Amino acid sequence: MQKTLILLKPDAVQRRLVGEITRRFEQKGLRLAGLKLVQAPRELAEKHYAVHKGKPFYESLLTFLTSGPTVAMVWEGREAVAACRNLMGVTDGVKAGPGTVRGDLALSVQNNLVHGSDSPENAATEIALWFKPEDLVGYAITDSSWVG
Ligand code: RTP
Ligand code: MG
Repeated sequence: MQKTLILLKPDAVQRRLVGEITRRFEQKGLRLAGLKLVQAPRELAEKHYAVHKGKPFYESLLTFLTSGPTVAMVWEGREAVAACRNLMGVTDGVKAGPGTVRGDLALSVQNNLVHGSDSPENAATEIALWFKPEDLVGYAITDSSWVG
């Protein structure tokens, strides 16, 4: 089953939206495989957003991601990467559609509450950055008939 890394960024923790956002991933039918609260050091933020190095928003993005604790989660399920990106909405909270995390709860481009891996390959790399293999838990959902 496909896995993806989801981060509830520091604004989600500060705004006390951890429960509200997590509920949406849970109710979608995804399975929680890992969960922790992390005060990201700059080095981790740099590695996580390495693809954006050199862009005008890069330094500000690193300052944001290291400004307070982040909730790191691994979610698993059928096409988990795409399913989570759909739940999140597009980057800019103004443009994100209603019903999405960012569309319902964010107004900013940068402070947009969540990160989600954008491909299964990047998900594997990102999960390895944020989690040790032994931090991930495999278990069966007792009634999995409705989970993809
Ligand atoms: P993410 O990687 O966090 O899931 O977000 P994303 O794919 O929707 O957006 P991406 O282009 O990868 O940008 C990463 C994060 O950088 C911040 N950002 N700021 N000021 C700006 O123009 C700008 N553009 C992007 C956002 O926090 C975005 O989620
Ligand atoms: Mg991205």
